[in-house]
Amino acid sequence: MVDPDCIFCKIAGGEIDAEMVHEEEDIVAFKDINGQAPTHVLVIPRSHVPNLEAMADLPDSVAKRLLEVSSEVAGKLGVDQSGYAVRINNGPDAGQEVFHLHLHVLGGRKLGMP
Ligand code: IU
Repeated sequence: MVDPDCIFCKIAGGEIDAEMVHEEEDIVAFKDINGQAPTHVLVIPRSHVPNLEAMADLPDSVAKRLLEVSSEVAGKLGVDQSGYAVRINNGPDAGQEVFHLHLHVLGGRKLGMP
């Protein structure tokens, strides 16, 4: 499903430009526009899923693949050996700003817990 008002749906659909790192049938990964680390990529399903509570709307294979793609992106960008964090901000206290599920892949510097 695509939400015509969702900016990440528009990025996944090519309507809005982003610096793509990876593209496949159900998932895309692109550089965060406001990177918080030397490597900061967002991995998203193409299908519009607002948050973790709606994960049941994603096929299990896509849910699993989001994690695999995060690892592949880390390898592609050369942070797999030094280490990286995969983070989902879910809801207001976590500071979620974009309500299309996305995994932050952060690396290239020491990362602590918030
Ligand atoms: P959050 O997990 O919802 O808090 O993070 C949203 C992220 O999406 C945040 O890091 C933004 O910099 C990023 N982002 C982007 O990369 N491109 C955009 O067009 C928009 C937000 I809007």
